[in-house]
Amino acid sequence: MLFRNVSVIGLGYIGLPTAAVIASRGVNVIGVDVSQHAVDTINAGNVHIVEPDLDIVVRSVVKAGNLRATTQAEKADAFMVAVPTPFKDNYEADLTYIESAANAIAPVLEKGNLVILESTSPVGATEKLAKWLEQARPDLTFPQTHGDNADIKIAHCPERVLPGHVLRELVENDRVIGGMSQACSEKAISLYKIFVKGECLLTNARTAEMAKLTENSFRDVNIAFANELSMICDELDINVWELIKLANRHPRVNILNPGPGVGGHCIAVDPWFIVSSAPDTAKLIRQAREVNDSKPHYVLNQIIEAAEQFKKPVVACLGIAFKADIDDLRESPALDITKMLAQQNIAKVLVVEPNINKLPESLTELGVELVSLETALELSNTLAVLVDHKQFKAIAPELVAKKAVVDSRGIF
Ligand code: SAJ
Repeated sequence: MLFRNVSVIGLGYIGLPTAAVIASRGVNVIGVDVSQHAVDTINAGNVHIVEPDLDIVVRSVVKAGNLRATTQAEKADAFMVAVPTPFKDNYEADLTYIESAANAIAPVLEKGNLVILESTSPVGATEKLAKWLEQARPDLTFPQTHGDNADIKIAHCPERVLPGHVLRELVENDRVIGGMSQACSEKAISLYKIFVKGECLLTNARTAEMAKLTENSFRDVNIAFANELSMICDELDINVWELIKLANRHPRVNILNPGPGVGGHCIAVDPWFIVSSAPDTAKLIRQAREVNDSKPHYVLNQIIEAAEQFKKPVVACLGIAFKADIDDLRESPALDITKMLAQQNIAKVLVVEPNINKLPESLTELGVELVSLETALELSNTLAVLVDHKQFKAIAPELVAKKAVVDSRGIF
């Protein structure tokens, strides 16, 4: 076997599922994370993040001895870096976690090793990773100077799995493999072939970086189009949902769904990496970000207007997750709207979120209460639909007929 030991650096939403899936193929996987809590949790056969079925896979590979977590990097045949790449105040990508990962693995690197960057990255980040490794290990050769003959092979292979479907998409999705040389790409493909059933598509590192950013910007721009349409339709007294349904009957039109804004850790972030690399040219991509970022405020104003018709407004916010049928509150426009509404202090605010059993402190300290759907329907006079969870889509229309409804997801 070409890869007896694979090390995954960063055991988060991408790293842990990747580590577990590779381990489930009989490879010895060493997971590295700076969080002692994450390491202890995983070594006990548990998970510190929520993703369907991940707990089952992790438990079985830890028990079988194929996955072990540690805070200290160890020797391996391949290293896969899956650390966060947030943006800074000026929307430029913050590569500090990648640099720390480079410094963590540099001391244990050996001739013949493969290093993969999976983190979503601005164009040029893989070259930077290679430079950091080269600086730390002048005794080894790297592809930026030695091409195909380098001791260390380096590639960018962006993750592209959908939260909530990670285990399936990790295996089934096609992968873009961007090596710093042909030999780098080929070695990387042989690693992914261990667990990927989709096709491995070969390119260079810069194109692979841009491909990932492009995928999420494509989605952001298209959601922005839908969000802008929804606001235009409000102005013109047209039902945007009916409009989109009609327009989508054209064979070459496929408009996405308007919503309360764009959340999650990816789509609202990645387009900024393109904008900060090409600020004068990326006009449409920037504008889309701005439209989507403005949508929560727009929906908030609609809710306030609806609530103010009542002497004692009680608003039930349906959903605070960033999208349907998950418990993930990261960068959630629904959560932001609920918070901003509570801060206005114009109504009693109730939250229904079937996927969590405790509200974040940022809401409880404002007096917001988590209630059941039944209680919310009984006590509220204003309904704000912020997430299209399956439980909400099943609400009988007559139960909401007498309420003021702001339906940002078009479920009614
Ligand atoms: N949304 C809308 N209208 C739509 C579709 C989505 O308002 O028609 C909103 C959602 O409610 C949510 C946000 O957009 O707030 C993003 O949700 P999503 O399901 O589109 O995507 P994510 O962020 O969960 O995952 C994305 C995926 N990228 C693409 O689909 C192009 C996933 O494949 C990536 O791996 C992931 O980003 C990532 O890690 O980059």
